[in-house]
Amino acid sequence: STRLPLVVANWKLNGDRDLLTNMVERLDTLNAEQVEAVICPPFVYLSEDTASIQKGAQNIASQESGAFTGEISGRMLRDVGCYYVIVGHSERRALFGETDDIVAEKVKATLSAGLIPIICVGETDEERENGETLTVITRQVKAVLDVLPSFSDSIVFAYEPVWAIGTGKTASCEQAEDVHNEIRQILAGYNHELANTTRILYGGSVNPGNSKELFGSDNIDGGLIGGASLDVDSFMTICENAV
Ligand code: G2H
Repeated sequence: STRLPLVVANWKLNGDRDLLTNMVERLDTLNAEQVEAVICPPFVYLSEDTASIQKGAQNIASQESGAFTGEISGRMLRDVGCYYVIVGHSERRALFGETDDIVAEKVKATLSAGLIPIICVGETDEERENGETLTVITRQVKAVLDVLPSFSDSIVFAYEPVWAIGTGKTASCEQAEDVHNEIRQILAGYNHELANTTRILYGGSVNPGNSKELFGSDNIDGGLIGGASLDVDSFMTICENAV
């Protein structure tokens, strides 16, 4: 495909300034025409200088400003040089009560600040066993597309089966490719250009060993990496495997 592979480090509540410095130094040696590497550290590190490597936030306020103690707005993220925002990660959905509606509001806030949302979707173990995978994915994807201000806005999706997150279990390439293909079909139902250009990442226990095969699938355009993004060598290898 003509989509530039995208590999995103989601540090979650981990990492420090030293890790950021070391990571950037290595990632800077990647060929930016072949793979795009992005780091999403905790908020407090977003204003660090990361040379040619783009940064993303792990969350965003749905509001623009006001009396919302502890929140960070899209304009502030943009102000410190942030480029992407992870929206609706399963941990935010499960642990912080983010519903499809809240996720949709946050996608709007991201786009109106001129940032690119990385929208996470995924089914739980129970939903997969009940045969509800595609129903859940369709609901989550449509909740966002239904409020998208413009189909020319750049967005990214990440398919992260909840049962594969931090568990060491990875979806097989076939399982992942099936869902990725489905997401692209849903996008095509809204806009063909959007379906062709939107990158759909896979996330959930991606590591140096399984990344090459996953990224080899037609509709898998890169990865959202948690645990393995905390080690410079591992993350670098995963980025190289996306080329
Ligand atoms: C899924 C993923 C990164 P991990 O949450 O978003 O984490 O690679 O540790 O499964």
